[in-house]
Amino acid sequence: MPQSLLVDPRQVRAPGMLEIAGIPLNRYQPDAKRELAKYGRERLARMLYDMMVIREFESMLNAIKTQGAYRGIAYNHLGPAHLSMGQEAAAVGQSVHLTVDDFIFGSHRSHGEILAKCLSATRTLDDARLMEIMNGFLDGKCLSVVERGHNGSVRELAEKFVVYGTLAEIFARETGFNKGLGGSMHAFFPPFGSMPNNAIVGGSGDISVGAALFKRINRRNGIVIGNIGDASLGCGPVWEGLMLAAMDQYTTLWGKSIGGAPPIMINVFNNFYGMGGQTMGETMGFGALARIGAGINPSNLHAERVDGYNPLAVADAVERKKSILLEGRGPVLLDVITYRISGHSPSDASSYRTKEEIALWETHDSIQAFSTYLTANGIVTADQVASMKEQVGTLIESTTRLAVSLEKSPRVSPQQIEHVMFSNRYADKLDDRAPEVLLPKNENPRVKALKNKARFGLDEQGKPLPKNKIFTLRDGLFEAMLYRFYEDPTMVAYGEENRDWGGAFAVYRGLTESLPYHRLFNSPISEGAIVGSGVGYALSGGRAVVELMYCDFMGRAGDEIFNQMSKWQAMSAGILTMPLVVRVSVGAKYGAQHSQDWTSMCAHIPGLKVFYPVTPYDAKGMLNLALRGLDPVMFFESQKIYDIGELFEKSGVPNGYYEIPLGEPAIRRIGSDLTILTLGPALYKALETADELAARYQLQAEVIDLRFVNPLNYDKLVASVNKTGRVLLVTDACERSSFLSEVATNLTQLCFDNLDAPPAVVGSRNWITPAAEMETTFFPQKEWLLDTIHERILPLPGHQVTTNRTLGELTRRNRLGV
Ligand SMILES: Cc1ncc(C[n+]2csc(CCOP(=O)(O)OP(=O)(O)O)c2C)c(N)n1
Ligand SMILES: [Mg+2]
Repeated sequence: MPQSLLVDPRQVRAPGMLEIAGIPLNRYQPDAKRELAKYGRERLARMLYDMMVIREFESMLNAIKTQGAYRGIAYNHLGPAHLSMGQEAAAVGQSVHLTVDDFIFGSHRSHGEILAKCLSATRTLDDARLMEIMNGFLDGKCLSVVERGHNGSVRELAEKFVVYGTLAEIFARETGFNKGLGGSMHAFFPPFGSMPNNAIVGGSGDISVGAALFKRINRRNGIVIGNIGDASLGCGPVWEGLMLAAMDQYTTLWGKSIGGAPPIMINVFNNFYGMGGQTMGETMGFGALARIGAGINPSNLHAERVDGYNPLAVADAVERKKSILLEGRGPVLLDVITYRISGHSPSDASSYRTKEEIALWETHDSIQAFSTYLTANGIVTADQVASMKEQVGTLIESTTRLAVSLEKSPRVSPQQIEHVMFSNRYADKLDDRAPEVLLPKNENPRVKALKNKARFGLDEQGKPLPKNKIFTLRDGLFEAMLYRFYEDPTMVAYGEENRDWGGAFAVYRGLTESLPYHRLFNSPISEGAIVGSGVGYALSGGRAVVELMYCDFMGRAGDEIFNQMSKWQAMSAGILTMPLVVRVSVGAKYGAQHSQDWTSMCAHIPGLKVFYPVTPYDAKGMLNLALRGLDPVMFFESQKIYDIGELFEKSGVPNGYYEIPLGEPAIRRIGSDLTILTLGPALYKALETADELAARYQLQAEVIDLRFVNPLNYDKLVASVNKTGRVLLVTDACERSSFLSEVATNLTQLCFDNLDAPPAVVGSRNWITPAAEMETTFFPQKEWLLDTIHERILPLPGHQVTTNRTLGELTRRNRLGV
């Protein structure tokens, strides 16, 4: 079913001129009468109050960091505190028209945004709902600290809860919003729509787009704002996120009922600086940041520069843009100009800017200016301002007292960190509505075609069946994907060429016939945003499967895999789950940048489950497992064996649903003389080797396919090595620091008393992968395995080595680094 968007040469070759519409700068006109009528006295006063809370909160942090005390409360805070003093109006103005259904994501400098968004929620929810949320959050632990001795209203209690929960989080306390496991740069509170803040500059640029995709695809209320800094406009994930957010297909190809583009606003808090680099005039070339909207789509992303020193200008812009987003006409870019009076962090001496510049902005100080504006227009009185100031001081002082106390605000036990690394939870579906599909499953053309395939790969004589007659590893993956698509309405899959092309290596061929565009779609070539948006989609409550066409492209998604997908469950203290599967195809034949196995990198990073099936039976059963789980899975597949049939499960690959037990290696052949452990397609070389060991040397090798990298149960491995006393470990990954080197180290310790020889690892050469014609010099070959056994494990009588696998060669290679 090819897509129907004609590329017409007559049209695209015709001369003409692109017209770029103007981009408004600071279009807001203050009008106190109109503003009073629109918001009312109380709401306007609350805006000022919230700005004051943020300023005092950060003044307190600044005092604690620089002087070790605030109002006589001594405290040594070891961690970071990136303050946003000066930027309060931008944060408060943004939250005025947001509800708890609207999500904001942010950066390392987001205390103000968390407080603004959560304080604003305390004004819009009724008492019963507020109590329900506070009581239900982390077993009411945070609430119980502020509730003790409180005798004011529920709303006041909620204010205390917000300020205390944020501060206790910054001070790494169990009673904080994320049990202290996120800290200053990552704190957030989902029940009020404050979503993860990111210490990686620009990190929210693609994650927030994924959250907006979640809202659009699952018809959830609200918009999503990705708050980022001006210097993050130099970051790839931000641009990739914008490209993904601005795809035409939302309006050209997706069903009208979906509602158009994802409701995402990329909101730049443009304070004109990175840490010390100045964006306007030095490190960027955009002049006015809002200009970049013009580079992305014909609507200029509805970009505007907004005066972030006036909360009402920001509120106005957000209100207008929110309706654009809800109508599906996004994405939106806001360039909210602001300025931080404070340094990047309390230790910053501001050597990169003049005192005059800071002083000039202080004369525009938004809190002072807004307070004067409200009093001058008779909206609040000077006495009311003074009394608010006092209330704010009391609020910050009392919550600080609670947060510094180790007795009232203890830290988590280290065991709790272990418990939140993975949820180890499973769910058949993440929503109850009927999954949107185009066909009954049995009418899918590939399902029909697979009915004629042999689900076991050998004939009665044990000979391999012809390739076109067998059910392959690729088919196993397809069946798992199709099954979950028909079970879980939230499940989406996307990546490069995922739709009519059939996904990388045709694993998805046939899915297009069953699925509407919004559940299976082509993405831009944006590996960062493919994974990053998957992170945002998953942590918002949906199941996503994203694909990297070659393992080597993980490099393009490094931050998203290593810092985002792997971290948010634990940094949220288990509040968030991450039902995200990243399918990674490991290449061959295409040389140095398309043939690398990077499983060891994923093994090294805490927080990832890592699977690598190499049989059709496992491909289906392990993908089934991954697609029911709520933890993030890096799912490796080898291009060498997409076509392979099932050679081990005699009854063939089941038609129905089944799962492989998590972390359990598979014994592929039983033997008593030597254990060969493999990860990935090296299994098949190991089996050839085992055949030869039996035929020529009367040795019975036990062959075990790890299939899991993390978690990994060592029981079967230890039992086997204790039985045989010898172990060879084989992988297609480059040998140095391969995952099997880690397994060898562990087995040395676990089986030391029973080993007759040290474990030996055979991997690929520590080289570039050469051309297909020369690959046998790179990937482990049967001869390498036999020679290694002979030289380092068990001399094979009469064996003639053809390669150098001696310990001398091992040290030579390491000495040279090759
Ligand atoms: C990927 C990455 N690079 C560098 C840093 C170090 N760093 C932290 S904040 C910052 C400046 C960010 O500037 P901007 O995005 O404008 O946000 P602001 O600090 O002004 O709020 C830098 C370079 C980082 N945290 N992440
Ligand atoms: Mg900045």
